[in-house]
Amino acid sequence: MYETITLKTNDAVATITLNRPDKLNAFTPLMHQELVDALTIIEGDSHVRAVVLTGNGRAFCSGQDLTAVQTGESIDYQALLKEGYNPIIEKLTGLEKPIVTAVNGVAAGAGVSLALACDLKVASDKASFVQAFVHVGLVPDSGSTWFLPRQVGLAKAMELAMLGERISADEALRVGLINRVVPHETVLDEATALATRLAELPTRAIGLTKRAFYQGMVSTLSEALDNEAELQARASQTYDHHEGISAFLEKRKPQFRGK
Ligand code: T3D
Repeated sequence: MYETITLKTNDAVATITLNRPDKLNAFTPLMHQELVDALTIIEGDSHVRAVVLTGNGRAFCSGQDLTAVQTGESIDYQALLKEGYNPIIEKLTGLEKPIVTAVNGVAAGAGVSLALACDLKVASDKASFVQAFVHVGLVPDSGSTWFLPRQVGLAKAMELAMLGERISADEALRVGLINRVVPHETVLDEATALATRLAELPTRAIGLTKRAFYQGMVSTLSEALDNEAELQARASQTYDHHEGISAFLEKRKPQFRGK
C-alpha cells in the first residue's frame, strides 16, 4: 500500500516502519504524506490502542533526503516544513494514543525530531543521535527547538544543536533524551512489549494525559489546573474509569477496553 513506510497492525498495536533503508530512511515528500496518512488511519481505528514507530535497516531516520538539495533543485523550505514535516509532528503529538519509538540505529536531523515527538523512546545500544542541521547550515526543525530544551535543558540543547556532535544511546539516556537503552537485537521486541502493555491500559485517560502534558508545557499553573479539571471530567465519563473503580473495590485486575 505504501512505498516509503509500512503499516502493520497486530491486535491493538500498530507498527509504522520507515522503509527507505538504502537512504537510511531519509524523508521525502512521499514519506511525509504516507506517514500522515498512516497516522490518520491509526487515529480513526478504535481497535488500535498503541503505536510503535521504527526504521528498517541500520538507521532509524537520517532526516531530510539531501539528494534533492544536492541536485540544485529549488526548494521552498518554509513550505517544505509547513506542509511536509510539521503535520507529522502535529499528528504524533496530537494523537490521543501512546506512541513508542524503537530507535534502531542512527537518528539525524529531523529524524531526531521525529523520535522526540513520540511519547516513550526505546533505543538500541547501537543507536546514536545527531542534531545534523548545523552541518548543512540549517536551524533545528520539526520540533527540535521545542523538544530539546524541554527534555535536556537549555545548556545541553544549545550544545547538541550548535556542535552537532553524534551522541550514543547511553549518552542520550543520561541527558534525558530517551527512556531506555536495550540490546540492539531486542529493540523492536522491547518497544512492542511496551506498546502492548500500554494498549492494555485505559487508552482515553492516557490520550488525555498526553494532551494535558503538551498543554501544560505552554500554560500557566492556573491554566493547567483548569485544563486538568476539564480533562478529568472527560476521563471520568469513560468505561475504563468505571471499570478501574469497580476492579479496585472488587479486588480484581481491571479489564480496560480503551473507551
Ligand atoms: O529541506 C531541508 O533540508 C529542510 C528540512 C531539514 C530537516 C533535516 O533533517 S536537515 C538534516 C538532514 N540530515 C543530515 O544532514 C544527515 C546526513 N547524514 C549523515 O550525517 C550521516 O549519513 C549519518 C550520521 C546519518 C549516518 O552516518 P554513517 O557514517 O553511518 O552513514 P553514511 O555512510 O554517511 O550514509 C550511508 C548512505 O546513506 C550514504 O549513501 P551511499 O554513499 O552509501 O550511497 C549516504 O549518502 C546516505 N544518506 C545518509 N543520510 C542521508 C543519505 N542520503 C540522503 N539523505 C540523507 N539525509
